[in-house]
Amino acid sequence: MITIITFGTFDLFHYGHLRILERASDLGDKLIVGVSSDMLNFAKKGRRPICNEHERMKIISALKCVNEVFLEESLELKEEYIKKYRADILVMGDDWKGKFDCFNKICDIVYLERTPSISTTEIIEMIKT
Ligand code: C2G
Repeated sequence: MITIITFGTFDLFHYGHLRILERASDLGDKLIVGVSSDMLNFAKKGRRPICNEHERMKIISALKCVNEVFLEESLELKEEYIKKYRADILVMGDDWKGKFDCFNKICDIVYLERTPSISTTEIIEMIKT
C-alpha cells in the first residue's frame, strides 16, 4: 500500500487543482490531502480565501481520487503530518520545486508540472475586470 500526501489551498476549485490531485492519486493507492486553513492563508498571503476552510475541505473530500482530508494549520508541521499519515510520497506542483526536498529522508518527493494558464488569482482578476 503506497500512501501519497499533498497540500494546498484549493480556493475557487479549478481544473488545475483536479489534475494535480488525479495525477498524485495515480502514483499510489491512497491520497491524503492537507487543505490549508483560513488562518494559514491569511498569514501567508495577507487575505482570507474566497471559500472558507470548511467549504474547501468538503469539495476536496467529495472527489473520487481523494481518500482522506485534514486541515493544514501550519507550514512548519509538514514533517509531523507526513509521519502521522505514514505517507510514502509527498506530491506538490512544480511551483514548489526544491522547497520540500528537506523531507527526503522520511518520504519520496515528487513535483508535478503545474497545469498552464489557470490559477485562482487569474480567475479572481478575470471576474473583477
Ligand atoms: N496547481 C497546479 N496547476 C495550477 C494551479 C495549481 O498544478 N494551474 C497545484 C499547485 O502546484 C499545488 C496545488 O495545485 O500543488 C494547490 O495549489 P494552491 O491552492 O495554489 O495551493 P498553495 O496555496 O500553493 O498551498 O503547504 C503548502 C500550501 O498549503 C500549498
